[in-house]
Amino acid sequence: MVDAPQTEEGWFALHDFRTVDWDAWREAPERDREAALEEAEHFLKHREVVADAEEGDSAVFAITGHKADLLVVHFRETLDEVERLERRFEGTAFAEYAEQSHSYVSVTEISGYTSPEYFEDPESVDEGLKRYMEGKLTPEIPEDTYVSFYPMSKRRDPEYNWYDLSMEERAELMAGHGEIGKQYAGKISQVIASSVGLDDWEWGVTLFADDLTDIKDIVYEMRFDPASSRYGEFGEFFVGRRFPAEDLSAYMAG
Ligand code: 76R
Repeated sequence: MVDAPQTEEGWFALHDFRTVDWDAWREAPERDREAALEEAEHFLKHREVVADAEEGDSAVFAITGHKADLLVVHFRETLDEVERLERRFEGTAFAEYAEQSHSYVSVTEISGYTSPEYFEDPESVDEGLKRYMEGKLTPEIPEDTYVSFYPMSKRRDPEYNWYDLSMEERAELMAGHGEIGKQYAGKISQVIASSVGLDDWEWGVTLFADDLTDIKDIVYEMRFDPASSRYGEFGEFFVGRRFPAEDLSAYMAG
């Protein structure tokens, strides 16, 4: 019997990583740089207020380390909207200096492991749970925040194969996982988005926190929990900090 959990999907996500060509940027004439910045700031500010769609959110982050310099995150109702934003940004003069060095496509998801009653009948559950579940599908990006993004999958080894476990076993493991997560309420907000059939891993995990050590702590603690220790596989990690779109000039000035 096929035993996939029920899921519900919300906004599509694009994590658009950019690497700046600093040599080209420094060598560019002042007025070209100014025009490029103005265009990029306008683009980013406009997206942050979501003037292009009924719903969604966007934000820009400064990434630390060699993997990228900037991360632009978009959440929108459809993949088409997200793709249009990517193309628009690529069309700005600024993008001539900021190559897309990495990207990740996913869709926010809730699954029926820990609140099956919501999936049976969303109207039957209390308002708080309903709001909580819906909120996971339409995430808001916190303003002054650190971000950690990484893709992950559930393991499919002969010894530990997540997809061979029964629904009950998986639900129990996810409940244990959720218990750890709850201890970080108010410190961490997370966006879990499925990338099954969309990108190279099964989920994209985006964690936000005011204090970066809370991110380190939750990921570390979860490593000891069987849902991750036995069944978690992880890709590359990216870490950064959000800044307001109008600070792009300051960022590029170094
Ligand atoms: O929504 C709920 O609260 C129910 C419990 C729950 C589920 C079903 C939950 C809670 N998560 C669920 C699903 Mn999660 N989550 C991660 C990571 O680094 C690692 O080891 C894992 C990365 C973190 C940090 C995290 C945080 N979670 C999932 C799934 C989908 C599984 C599936 O469908 O098969 C993944 C991939 C995943 C990964 N999780 C929580 C948190 C936190 C902080 C919570 C507490 C809930 C909250 O208060 O928001």
